Amino acid sequence: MQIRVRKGWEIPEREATPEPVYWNRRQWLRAAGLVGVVSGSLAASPYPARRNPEFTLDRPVTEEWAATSYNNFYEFDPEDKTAVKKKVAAFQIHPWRIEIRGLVNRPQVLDLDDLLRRMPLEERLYRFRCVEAWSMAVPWTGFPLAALIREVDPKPEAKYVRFVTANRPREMPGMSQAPWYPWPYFEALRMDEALNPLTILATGLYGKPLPKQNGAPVRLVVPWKYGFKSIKSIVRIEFVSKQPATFWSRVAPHEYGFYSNVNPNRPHPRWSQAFERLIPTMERRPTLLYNGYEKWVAHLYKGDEF
Ligand SMILES: Nc1nc2c(c(=O)[nH]1)N[C@H]1C(S)=C(S)[C@@H](COP(=O)(O)O)O[C@H]1N2
Ligand SMILES: [Mo]
Repeated sequence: MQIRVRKGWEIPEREATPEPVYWNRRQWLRAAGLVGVVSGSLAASPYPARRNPEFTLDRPVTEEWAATSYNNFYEFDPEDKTAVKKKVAAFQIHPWRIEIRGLVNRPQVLDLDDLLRRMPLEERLYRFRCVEAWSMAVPWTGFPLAALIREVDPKPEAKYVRFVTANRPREMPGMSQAPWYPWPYFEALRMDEALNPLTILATGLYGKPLPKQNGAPVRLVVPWKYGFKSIKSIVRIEFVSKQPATFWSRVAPHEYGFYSNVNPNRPHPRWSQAFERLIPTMERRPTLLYNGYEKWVAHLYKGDEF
């Protein structure tokens, strides 16, 4: 979504261009399929959004170039994290629809632009810890997933929320590079995790629309869980009664459990989780229980859900 705020000194196009020329140009743009882009440019940009002061960091904010150049997004490149940002070029993110289905009273197909006009966007500084033991700390722009869940009104039988990524092999070269994975990428949360105020749907990063390599146009951010739970480029949200499988639990069930809460005391079967490395310096830091979000989420668990 390319929208920008008009500067005070800029006058509307209609006033700058004589009427007949304006309409000709418009007809031409319509033929080229660009009218949506042009009218979109007249709306106010939601970026940067107001920062929520509740979320502070114990470490510097990761430099923007690093967070947008070192990415796990297997649909584009399952091997080279630094190649993702160029392989996303053909990925089409506008218009974008999200299907809401399953055990809800208001199943629907949402247009992301419409959704953003009514959701309370804010900026939050969150730590983000990949299961591979690297981490970053970044300003996301987004809104609580709970706000959307309330709108669609889940039925009492809905106990889990499932998310699915776009399935576009022609735009996502990693899918054919690694055809053995169970594409499209899918993830899930328990309903109380999905409703937790920390859980957001993010559409922005560093005060701008989310770059494609970081999961544009809309991704989940669940900061107390390993990064793979924060599914990118979501096209479907489904409400279900039973604990669903997830992409990584299907690929390697004894390595990646459903909960996957960050826990320095529970090693991955192949490496320790006691420390992490901050990109891009790779400075070593002790990993925090629930990635430092104990205060918000410890009550959700009896202690054995990792
Ligand atoms: N659809 C999809 N979502 C995904 C992934 C992926 O490969 N595909 N990788 C996950 C992993 S392992 C991590 S660590 C984060 C990385 O997010 P970032 O590139 O914005 O840092 O995205 C998560 N979401
Ligand atoms: Mo990850």
